[in-house]
Amino acid sequence: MTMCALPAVTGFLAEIRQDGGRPLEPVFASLGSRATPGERTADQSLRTVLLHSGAPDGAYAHARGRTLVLAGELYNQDELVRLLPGHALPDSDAALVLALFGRYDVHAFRLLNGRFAALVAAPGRAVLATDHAGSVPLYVSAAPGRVLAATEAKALRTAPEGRPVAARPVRRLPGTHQVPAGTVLDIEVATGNPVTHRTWAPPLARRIVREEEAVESVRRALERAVRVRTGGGTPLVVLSGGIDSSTVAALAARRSAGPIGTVSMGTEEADEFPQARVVAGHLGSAHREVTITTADLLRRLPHAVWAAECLDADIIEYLLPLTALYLELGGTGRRVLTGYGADIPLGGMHREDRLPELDTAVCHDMDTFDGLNEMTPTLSGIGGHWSTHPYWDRDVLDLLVSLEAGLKRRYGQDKWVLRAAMGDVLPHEVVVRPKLGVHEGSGTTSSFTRLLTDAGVPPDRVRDAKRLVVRELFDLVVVDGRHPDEVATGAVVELVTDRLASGARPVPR
Ligand code: AMP
Ligand code: PCX
Ligand code: MG
Repeated sequence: MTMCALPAVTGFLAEIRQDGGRPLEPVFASLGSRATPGERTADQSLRTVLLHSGAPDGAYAHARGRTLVLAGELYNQDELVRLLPGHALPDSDAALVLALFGRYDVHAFRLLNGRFAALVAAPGRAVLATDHAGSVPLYVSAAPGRVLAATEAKALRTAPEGRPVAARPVRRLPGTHQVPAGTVLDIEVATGNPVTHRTWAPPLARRIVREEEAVESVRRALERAVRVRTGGGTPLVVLSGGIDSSTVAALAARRSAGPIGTVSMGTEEADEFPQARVVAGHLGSAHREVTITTADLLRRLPHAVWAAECLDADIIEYLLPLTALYLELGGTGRRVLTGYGADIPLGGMHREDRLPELDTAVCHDMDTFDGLNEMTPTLSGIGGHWSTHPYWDRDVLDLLVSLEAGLKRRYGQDKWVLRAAMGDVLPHEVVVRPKLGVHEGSGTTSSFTRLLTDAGVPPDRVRDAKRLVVRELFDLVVVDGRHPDEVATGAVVELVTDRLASGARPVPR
């Protein structure tokens, strides 16, 4: 299997029905051509809408009365193939997973290291699965006689009300739920009843490892995670010049025959261009700087909420500059690697020296990431690109979370083990550069705050106002299905400002 710029399928809607109901007309934020394969047996029908990049067959496999649909890709085919008779690699990720399903049933999903959402339609059953991190979101609406599932909640917005299942309900879409990270829902179609299997959980224990051993395993795990994400191609790395994304760029550059691409975004207010330039120069990458005006950045707020379907205002602040950048990239679909998520298992957002607090932050972040959709491929999908995040590779994540806190904070440095692992590949100034979040380096937090205070929001209500703006945007572009180009950030800010001024209660988180 050769790795293409984009996976065969990047998103889907699937409808398994015994009730003969009318098919949905799904809307997606992610770009892609559409294919609509289906199957019919005596007792149920399967209809799918696949978002694809030219060869949807690679994500759709059918054997022995079972059909599998896979949005995304796998990163451990080399291990998985050893489980199959004759060690013969099937010709697509979908065929590989279906073969494993034939052997292990739902437990096949415990074996996978990937970035995917999947559905298996089997006689009387609809099996839905997310990867360990839920990095490709998956939503479901189930009722007796039908199971509807999609990689974007908005694709299910016109579904008839589903019955409650033990999963996170989606705001204002009654009966639509998000499949948790690292989970298989095995639903009986006749009743709509699910059985839940957890396939992954963050490590709770911490490993005591010698410095050199920790450094070496981190380096090896990251090299592998970058290699399996790039194949033989030349990726584009979204580069801030911080240690996380510079590591990804450096490891990708080492594998690539020609220069890799790197791109940095900034605004007229703030950028990290000089820092990124040092890395790009060192690696000899084909580097691009994209300046987006603060006004244009804020105009993309509806697009960030539309793509991420996220109600958390902090996360939307992280995702907004990336959304704006992906929309500016242009060209045909690129494979984009990011350094996103390194700070979660390494406690990089924790800026003091105490280890108990650092591990508390790691535990908290690992307990709360699910449902935020910060890794969703739809963010780059709205520009027609495919993103993937090596730090949230299943093996890298398991390793990083499990290292004892003293390897993460050491000799007065944050993310020490990562910095030590990259000492021989990156310039010293990059290795020791303190962390600056994407929301800070691009001036996103400050310009969003200013937008609200200029509209009359008192400083102590800015947080509330940001939450209200994000919620209102979610209602418009996800629940009501409006296109974000038709939604003006300014009008939503005005509405929220008026609501706050008229004495509405603080917004619960
Ligand atoms: P952060 O951890 O806050 O630096 O941001 C998460 C990821 O977003 C980084 O690892 C980079 O891949 C990407 N990123 C952050 N800032 C920028 C930027 N100014 N331009 C391009 N990509 C960025
Ligand atoms: N990041 C972090 C992740 C943001 C925190 N998310 C969470 N706690 N679920 C990272 O890249 O690791 C920044 C900007 O920093 C995004
Ligand atoms: Mg980072």
